[in-house]
Amino acid sequence: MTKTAFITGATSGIGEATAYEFAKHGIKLVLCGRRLHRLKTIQDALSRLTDVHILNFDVRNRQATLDAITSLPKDFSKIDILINNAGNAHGLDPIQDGSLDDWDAMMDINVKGLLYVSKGIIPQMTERKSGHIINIGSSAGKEVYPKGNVYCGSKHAVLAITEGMRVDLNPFGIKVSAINPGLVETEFSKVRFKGGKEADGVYTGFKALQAKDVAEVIHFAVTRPAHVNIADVLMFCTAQANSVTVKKTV
Ligand code: NDP
Ligand code: 8X3
Repeated sequence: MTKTAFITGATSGIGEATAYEFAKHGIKLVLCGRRLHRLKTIQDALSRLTDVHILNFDVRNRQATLDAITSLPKDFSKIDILINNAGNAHGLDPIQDGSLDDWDAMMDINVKGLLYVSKGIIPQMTERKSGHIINIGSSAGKEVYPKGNVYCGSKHAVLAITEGMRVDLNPFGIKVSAINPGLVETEFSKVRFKGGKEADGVYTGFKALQAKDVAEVIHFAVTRPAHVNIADVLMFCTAQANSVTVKKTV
């Protein structure tokens, strides 16, 4: 039976790569993000491989999020796999200098947005007693690094929420997983540094994880047999040992 996956943050990076990986394997897609032109381009590209529906909303907007999920056409309304991926870091400042707007953005998108989307989709999973939720956490959800304060806090929250979901949804046979990457070369640092030049050096001098590397692990997790749940994955590029230890060659 063809499965349908709902992917947030599908307009770039890990979410977009996951959409490609899933499409290659014939998984039907509901792709979400704020940049409509990108959603349309990706839909055009992937429609040769699978059925694709796009939803254009901001996960910070609770009502828009719930309405978008309710608006799904019948062919796409049964969600087997939810990939809670939308998120970003905003700023890299010591706590005493942090911006309230950055803090709001990270908590509202990474934590509350994930909850709004989950709230919209979990009821159909509990009703059917099946489903798989994958939350994209981070190594920053396991280890706090200098100036990471609120971003790390948001990702620690994602990990705690993931564990809570796994316990509460256990009676329904719903799988819940956390995939926690280290440095991945995406638009992440462009967003963190608001397009500033600090983003330029983040992935130089070593081979960072690529979005596809993470997408392949996500696909592995969703294709395990019914009795197997990949509960928690911490993945780094070989050059990275932890949040502050990266072997650079230049
Ligand atoms: P990108 O910036 O490339 O992608 C982020 C995605 O999130 C985009 O598709 C963006 O879409 C979407 N998004 C951001 N804000 C909102 C919003 N308010 N409403 C809806 N969608 C939103 O970064 P990554 O692919 O790297 O990040 C994906 C996830 O992976 C994030 O949760 C991030 O924290 C996590 N992660 C990233 C790592 C890295 O080093 N890159 C490492 C570990 C975890 P749009 O702007 O179109 O709305
Ligand atoms: C993204 C990885 O190390 O930039 O979650 O915080 S890091």
